[in-house]
Amino acid sequence: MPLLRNGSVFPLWNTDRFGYRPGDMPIYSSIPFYLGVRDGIAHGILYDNPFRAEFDFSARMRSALSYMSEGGIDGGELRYYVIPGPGLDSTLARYTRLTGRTQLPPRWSLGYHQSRYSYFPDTTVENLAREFRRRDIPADVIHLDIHYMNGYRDFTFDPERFPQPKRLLDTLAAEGFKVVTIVDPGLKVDSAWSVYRDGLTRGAYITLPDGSPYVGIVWPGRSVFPDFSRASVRAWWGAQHQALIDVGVRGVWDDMNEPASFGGQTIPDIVQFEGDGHPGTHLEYHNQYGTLMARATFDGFHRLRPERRPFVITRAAYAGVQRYATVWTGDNNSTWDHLRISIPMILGLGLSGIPFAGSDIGGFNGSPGAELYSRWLQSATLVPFMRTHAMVGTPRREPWSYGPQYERANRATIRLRYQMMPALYTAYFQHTQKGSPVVRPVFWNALTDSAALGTDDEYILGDHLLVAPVVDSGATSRRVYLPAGHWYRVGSGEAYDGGRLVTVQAPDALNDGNDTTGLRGLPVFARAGAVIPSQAVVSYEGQRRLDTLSIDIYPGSATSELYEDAGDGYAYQRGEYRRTTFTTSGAPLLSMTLAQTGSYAGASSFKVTIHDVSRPQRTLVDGRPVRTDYDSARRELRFVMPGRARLLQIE
Ligand code: NBV
Repeated sequence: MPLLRNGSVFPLWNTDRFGYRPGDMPIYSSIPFYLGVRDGIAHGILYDNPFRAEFDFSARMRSALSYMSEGGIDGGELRYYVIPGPGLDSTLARYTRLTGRTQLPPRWSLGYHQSRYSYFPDTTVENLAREFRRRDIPADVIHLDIHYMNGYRDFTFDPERFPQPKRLLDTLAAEGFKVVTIVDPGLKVDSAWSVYRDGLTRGAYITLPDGSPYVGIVWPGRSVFPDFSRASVRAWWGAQHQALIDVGVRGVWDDMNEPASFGGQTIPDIVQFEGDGHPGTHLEYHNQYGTLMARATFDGFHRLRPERRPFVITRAAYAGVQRYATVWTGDNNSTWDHLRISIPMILGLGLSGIPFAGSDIGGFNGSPGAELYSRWLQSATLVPFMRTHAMVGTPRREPWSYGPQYERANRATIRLRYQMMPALYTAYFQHTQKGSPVVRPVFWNALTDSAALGTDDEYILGDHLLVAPVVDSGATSRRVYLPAGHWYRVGSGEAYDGGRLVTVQAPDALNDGNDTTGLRGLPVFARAGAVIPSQAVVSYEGQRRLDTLSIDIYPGSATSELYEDAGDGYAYQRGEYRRTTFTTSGAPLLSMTLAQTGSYAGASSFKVTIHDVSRPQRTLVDGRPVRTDYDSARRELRFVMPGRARLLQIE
């Protein structure tokens, strides 16, 4: 599904669609919001109505855009918000003021995640963690899929596969690994199980019209489903996570919450929700179910561990889900098509107010070849949520699964993500301020550029980094559309004029096995004038305090940001952050001002590289000359400056 929806019909009904094909709809999420662009002016429309619905973007009638829903809230009223632009930035800022924004996630959750359905028993998980460290491939998170549970009962561990979960998670934590466990909404009907009994006593489950709990069939067999439309049930559900927190689980992955039942079914339309004074049927609550579950989970973690930032992933989503969870694109396939559509899908989620999103790297359903897997990793390395995940019964899929040459390439790709962490984290911070997506389409600021509007296999991380992953089998180069302005290829430093298509080299690991930067096979461009922050590679976030950051300056005039804080906790809300605004001006000579707010110490020095610059006479930091190195072959100037400097001048 391309980002331009013109000519398509868009049903809104959250659906579990294993192995969906490109263009299949509906799938897991329904956001009744769209952006319109006409003559370069944007606006947004939000239909405040969770019922099953459909958008028709001029598919049946060429001149009409229509919206139809199977019910309306409060007696059927049609309630919608028209959100004015003129830009996508201002529209998204307003849309997210209405529906909420993602708070700063724990910084470790921006690291690399390794998952499969499922890693078990405990020794397999321990070996997996050890392998990452032994091979020096950075990683932060391991996911445990449904096989960790005791008979698929939520909040329990299988006594044989995971006899000592706390011991295991402590061992992993000592190596810097955080564990995320899957949780499904369907609770096993089992009168010997306290969670089920407790929910029954409280009347916590959705019911049939006769008042008896609705029973569906999911992993545990006969199962009941919490009524997340009620605050008391959400609080009860949230509190259950204590059992996971007690053994050291750091985040939760809410699956099957469309909600899904076996046989591709969902719950019957007549099932009742109490809704805290707003009772309704499944028809009304279906699309909200996943979001309400994520809310219960997020709030539960928040209450149980108030000093840490929650981390929740959800499959099903509705408008506003961004307040509670990361969204992944469900059970995709191990094909090149799916690699390609992952980019507009993630961009589309961002344009729907959901910045923290990603796809299963390599494709869930199937087994990618070496080339597809490494290309997918590259494509995901600057995407908000980076996780490899694979279907049960498929061959193992870790960064080293494809032999030494690909292992080297995959290592370089993941290291690149860790280097770019300051830029990634800053883009999240910008979302908290303005509602802007972490990754944005190339037309973000170019709404009159029809070539940009038609490009959706590239993305821009934050304000200034354009990423053009290879999404074609066998390709060793790719065509990249660069929006107007000047651009520099990160790594090689080559300069390009924008407003056109360029062809750049992007060899696969087999043709170029020795690239340690991760940037020869993955075309990344920085906008002229940009200041791009990066850091030294670590094995996992927070492994050690990094007192020095790097900044790469590309000549031109622009404003760039860097946001730093402790990476977890809420001290930043009391001012313990440092926000640096870099303003560059002038080429070929250059000056840059730095303005800072906040009380967090931040990096005490910046290792600076200025690109595409002639050898200067003098380099002044706050008016005083500094010692520099000049590389005339690369036309790069390098030096170190204090993190609290205010002014840089190149003369
Ligand atoms: O829990 C198993 C899977 C999970 O791995 C996947 O990511 C989810 O999208 N889950 C669906 C249940 C059924 C998969 C066939």
